[in-house]
Amino acid sequence: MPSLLKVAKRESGRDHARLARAMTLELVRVTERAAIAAAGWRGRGDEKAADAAAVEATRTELLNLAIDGRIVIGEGERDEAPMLYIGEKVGSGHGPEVDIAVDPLEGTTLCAKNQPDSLCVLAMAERGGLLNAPDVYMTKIAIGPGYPAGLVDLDRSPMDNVRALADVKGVPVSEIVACVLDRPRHAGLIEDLRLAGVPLKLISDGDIAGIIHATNTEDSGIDIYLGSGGAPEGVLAAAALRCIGGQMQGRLILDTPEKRDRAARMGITDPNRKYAADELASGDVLFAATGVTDGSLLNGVKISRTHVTTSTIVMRSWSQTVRWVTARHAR
Ligand code: VTB
Repeated sequence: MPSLLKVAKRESGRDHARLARAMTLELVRVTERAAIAAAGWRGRGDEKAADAAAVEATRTELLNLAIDGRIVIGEGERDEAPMLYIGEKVGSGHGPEVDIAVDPLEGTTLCAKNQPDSLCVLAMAERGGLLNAPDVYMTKIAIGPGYPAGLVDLDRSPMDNVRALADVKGVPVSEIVACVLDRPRHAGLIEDLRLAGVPLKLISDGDIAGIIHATNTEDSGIDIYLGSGGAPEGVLAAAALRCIGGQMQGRLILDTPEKRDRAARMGITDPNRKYAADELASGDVLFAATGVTDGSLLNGVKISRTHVTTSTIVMRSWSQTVRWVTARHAR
């Protein structure tokens, strides 16, 4: 519980804090709607159709929000994405100026194959609060809350980070579980960790869920997230981590002149910059995710003859409140 003093100080703060508070349930409505739309495509092998359904539902629901919203992370550049493109205005236009990062269907393949942890994800921040990240890879590292600041660092080797974590926990590295995306580009990383005896949780997709799991070791059994994934997913994961607590760093992989140019056009002047979670997502941040398929983080959409049930996690950085919302929707 925050002390009374802290609460008083917060309440006297700027308006955005109170506005954002009411907004949490609004975000839930958006990701719920997207998840229900995507659920109709579970297991049907059509990633594009599943994604399109989620995108359309997300956009329609966003229109109902009393915000002057702008998409910062979405479906891509304006010329490649008809909806939820970067820079698109969303919301009624009347209300707080906010920026939105959205992954209407995180884990399209998971949804198409009906495998665990496909989610509809959305984050909202004050204008300018979310890194305008190009769709390139980002090297990421994340651990949960309660560790000394700077315990892990992208400038150290993955094994040095695992060892530092093991030392602080007072356990051998064989008791530190690392979550890594199962990709050929991670072959070296996976081999190094395995040679040192680090048990791995390899995931086929969905590194937003992977990073959330790393912040919640008690439930997930995962201690650290390592490796590279999408930069947009990195910003969304950082938004979640700001709400849960924990440490995260990300660095864009801008390994070609074309990518560096693209990043520069988006305002990224230092291609080697290492971003902390609060530089990827700063200020007051809200985050919501609804399960599409059953997963370790959330239940998927359940459809019965009379109603549809959704499971959502919604949280807010300012108060670090994490809520699980189970909703029953009439059919
Ligand atoms: C991850 C993961 C996504 O992309 O960011 C990954 O979270 C990274 O890209 O679910 P690659 O698939 O190219 O490795 C997804 O798997 C799909 O968007």
